Amino acid sequence: MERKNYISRKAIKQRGAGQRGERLEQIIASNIDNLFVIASIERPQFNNRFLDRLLVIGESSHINTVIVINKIDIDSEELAELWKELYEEVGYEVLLTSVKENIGIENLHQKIIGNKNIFWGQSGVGKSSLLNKLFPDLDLKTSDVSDYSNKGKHTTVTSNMISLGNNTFVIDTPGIREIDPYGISKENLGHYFKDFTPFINNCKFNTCTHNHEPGCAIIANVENENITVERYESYLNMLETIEEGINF
Ligand SMILES: Nc1nc2c(ncn2[C@@H]2O[C@H](COP(=O)(O)OP(=O)(O)OP(=O)(O)O)[C@@H](O)[C@H]2O)c(=O)[nH]1
Ligand SMILES: [Mg+2]
Ligand SMILES: [Zn+2]
Repeated sequence: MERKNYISRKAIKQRGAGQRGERLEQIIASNIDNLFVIASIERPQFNNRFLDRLLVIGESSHINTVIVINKIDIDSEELAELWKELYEEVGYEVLLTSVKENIGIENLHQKIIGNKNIFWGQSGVGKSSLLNKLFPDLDLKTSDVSDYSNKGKHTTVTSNMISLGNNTFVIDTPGIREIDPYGISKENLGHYFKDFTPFINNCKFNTCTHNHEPGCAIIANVENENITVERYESYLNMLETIEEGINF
């Protein structure tokens, strides 16, 4: 069908030894209503830079993106609430869930019904477990997070779209280890940080990369705490990977 929207990532096609890998766009899914970015706090550990990369992909694709922090039953330092506040302040909806203790499941269910939804995130955060909890007939395969690495085992190995009737579809995806958006330039990156956009036109130079330039409104708003240091550092981290030419 015609693509109204799509999410993608950069994929490197391996060539023979000595040849440069070709950088390709890998389309993950198209015609999506909701992108649910799933994370956990402890197993695996919450990684805000990783999350921000997925959020940038959601923004650049113009897809409604919702953050789900799962496994809130294992959050010994009570960090879930803090991250929830931070991302709500940025402008995202954040749901806290626990498959184990049946928290937040009904709320998530309501957002899914009648829509095409994709669950995306690191391995072991509970994407398949959440879907099983939401729709018990699914019986998707899940498995424990290994203790030594705190990482999932990549239990789900292919993306599957499942039709649940009533115009409701869910896509379970394999856990991702690394993620680079495809096709985002240095000059555009800031536009996909929701908390930057109110200030971005106030920079002195319209080619500003919000890194070192004089008269940068983003840097000024980090200093006066309208933008968090966490998000700004995450931005700089992504900018660097683009500058190294990783994105194209
Ligand atoms: N304590 C706790 N464990 C959970 C929760 N949700 C899922 N788990 C466990 O986390 C482990 C990984 O869950 P999966 O559903 O396989 O994770 P996934 O995100 O689908 O992983 P991949 O398919 O590898 O991407 C399983 O042992 C689940 O039982 C939760 O809310 N609390
Ligand atoms: Mg899975
Ligand atoms: Zn700037």
